[in-house]
Parts: sequence; C-alpha cells; structure tokens
Amino acid sequence: MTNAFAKDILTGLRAEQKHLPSKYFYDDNGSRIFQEIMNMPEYYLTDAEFEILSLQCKSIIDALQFSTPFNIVELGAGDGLKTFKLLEYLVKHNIEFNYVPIDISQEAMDMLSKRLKERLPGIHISPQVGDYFEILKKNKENDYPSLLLFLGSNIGNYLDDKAIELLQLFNNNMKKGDKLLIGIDLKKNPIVIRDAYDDKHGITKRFNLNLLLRINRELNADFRIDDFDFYCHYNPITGEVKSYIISLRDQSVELKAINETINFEYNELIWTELSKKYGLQEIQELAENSNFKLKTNFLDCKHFFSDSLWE
Ligand code: AVJ
Repeated sequence: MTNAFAKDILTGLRAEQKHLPSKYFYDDNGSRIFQEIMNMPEYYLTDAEFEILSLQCKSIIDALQFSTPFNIVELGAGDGLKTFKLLEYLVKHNIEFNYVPIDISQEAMDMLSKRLKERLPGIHISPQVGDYFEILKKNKENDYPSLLLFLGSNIGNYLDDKAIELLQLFNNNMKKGDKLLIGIDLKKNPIVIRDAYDDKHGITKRFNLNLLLRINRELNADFRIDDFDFYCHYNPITGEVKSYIISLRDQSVELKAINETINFEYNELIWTELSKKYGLQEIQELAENSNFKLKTNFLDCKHFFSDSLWE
C-alpha cells in the first residue's frame, strides 16, 4: 500500500488497543473545526500564547541577542495569526529579518503571505510548502542566525520519546547560536484543562468524529458517526489529556478502498489524541534531554502557558 494515510489508519484500527493519529484531524473541514475550538472561550491556549507574543515581544527579541538580518522560521505556521504581533514589532522598529513560514498546506501559505504583505508592507517573507526537515536542512546552510518557532503546544501531541526525537531533529538542523521558541501548555487547575477539551458545546467531539468522516471519504468507508461518541480525560498527575472515540454498539465497518473490514465491540475505545501539559521542571528536563539549553520561559499573566526559549 503506497498511501501513508491508508497505511496509518489501518495499522491503528487493527491494533489490539485501537488508535488513530491526531495529525489526520486536519483536513480542510477539520482545520475549520479547529478554528472553532480556538474561538471557544474555554480553549485558553490561544489567548494565553497571543498575550505572550503581544506583550513580551520586546523581551523575546532582546533575549535572542541576534545580529541583523536574521531569519524567523515557523514550523506549521497555519494562519500565522499568533506570530503577527511579533512580526509587527520587528517591522515597526525597522529590525531587518526574513520570515519563513512552513506548512503542508499551499492554500494556507498563499493566504498568509497575501495577508501579511497587506498588513505589513515591506516585510520579507519566503513561504515554504513541504517537509519540515528538508527545509530546515536548507536553512542550516544560510549564513544568518535563525529563530525557529514551534508554537501552539503542538509538542503536547507527542509521547515523551517521540517529543525528544523530534526536538533532537530540530537541534541537528540548527546552527550554533540559533534559537528555538517552543509553545508549551502548563499544568494548572485541572478543571480549567478539562473544560477546554471536554467542551460543553460539543465542538471537540465534532473535531474527533470528523476523522471518521474523512476515512469514509478517502477510504470509501461506512462509519455511521451516530454510532460513535467522544470521551476525554485529564490526569492531573501525569499532565495527560487523552481523547477517545467510543463505539456505541457491536458493529463492523468496511473500508472498501483497501478491501478491509474492521470490527468494533460495544464500548470499545479508539484512542485519538494526547495533549500533554508540562510543569516548569519538566520543561527544563525536556530541553536537556534534547540537547538544548533553556534560556527563558515567557509566561502569560495567568501562568497557563509558556513560550520557552531554548538555545
Ligand atoms: C493543536 C494539537 C495543540 O492538543 O490542544 C484542541 C489540538 N485537540 N482540542 C491541542 C486540540 C483538542 C491542540 N493542538
């Protein structure tokens, strides 16, 4: 089977403990539902990080100790709204830099560069579509210092080992003196976290079940989404939010495009996502384990979120 999507879905659904990769949430429809999540008042992450990048952009830029010009390379830039305040600060203060947003969506990159050129005339922007590491490798050849941005608590989706592996790969593709600003969601009152993920509007449920609709469309499957529900759970000791889809009956689903049938038991779970929350001590350890040196944690006023600067 050549199609990575088909392969990953099948591996997950054939496993003893069924699971589906959350990276496949983000088809066009899923990306739109994620926008809705970010607009919910309960989903504090977006506001907290926006506050940090708005109010502390001077401290962040000063902490880089970069000569100009420099590069700002953003992994998974999406709509780039979070980064806007930081870019605006640099343009306003005539600090010379080149912005390199990277995303898998060509459409997202086209829209982002159009909007930025309108709102920040004179900005140097070189959007890149494709594989992070190909682009990072090229960027390593570049003579100017680089700030890598990995925002939005995307690191929270990775199990410990995978997180370290990913961060070490970043590290291997950085030059001496380059820095990484990584967005990390912090442990906090568990009720706040629970309300952000087990939301009463049912948007996160829709976000999860949309993956079944994507499988229906792309693998010609016949999931009946009314026969599935959503469950998620925060463990304040480990800091892990885990999300699941529940099968509400004994049922079988055909994936016609790949000639497979999958059986689900009554109340069987499919694990879909990990969203890990960190303590400050754990951030320190994560940095060390991936061969970085932690310089500063920039926190929002409620201490919900950290944009952590590593060298
Ligand atoms: C985009 C991966 C950071 O884990 O908080 C939001 C995705 N999942 N609500 C997160 C998500 C459920 C989000 N990340």
